[in-house]
Amino acid sequence: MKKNLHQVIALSFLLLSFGALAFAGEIKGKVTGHGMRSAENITVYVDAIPGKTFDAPSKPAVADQKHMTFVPHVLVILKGTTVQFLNSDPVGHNVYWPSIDRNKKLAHNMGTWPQGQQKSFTFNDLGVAPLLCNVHPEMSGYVVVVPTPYFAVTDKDGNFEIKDVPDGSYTLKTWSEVGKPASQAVSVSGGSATVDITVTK
Ligand SMILES: [Cu+2]
Repeated sequence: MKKNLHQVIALSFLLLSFGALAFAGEIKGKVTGHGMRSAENITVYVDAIPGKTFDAPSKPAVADQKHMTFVPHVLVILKGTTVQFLNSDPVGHNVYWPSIDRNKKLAHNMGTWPQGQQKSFTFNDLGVAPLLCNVHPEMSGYVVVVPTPYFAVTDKDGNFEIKDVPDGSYTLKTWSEVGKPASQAVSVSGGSATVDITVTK
């Protein structure tokens, strides 16, 4: 019994010191869209951090074409991430983007392929690639390439949560299909930071 108590005390101290060492938190909040029908699908990300670079994840991100739509509608990735483009529909789909960050020199056509096949592309340029399918002109989606691994996409109510952000002061930025980019300062120190952002059409 006595030994158990000692163990509990030792464990508590251990947990307390780990808690103090975990200098990270999350950034959460809500985006309000001014003059916009919805605040859904808005990209919120931590802008480039001076002196910091990030390795792209070894696991690819996935963009599907399903029920004649790009899924997800907005895919956010860290620069250098490979995206696997799938086709889950029983028809052929194409994937192309006419530019990245409005730079037409970065236009690319992935080609057209049937259900069950896939193609990959590694995005090494920052910015927004508007995805289109030249078989179905009504289809559209976006790949948003950002400089840090700290990003999120808002839910249907405009809420977002960016996890595991190290302590520090950052600039949060937004990108959305119809709204102007917004930017806001945020500080994280050992817990969660709450931010409300307004995006204006
Ligand atoms: Cu298509």
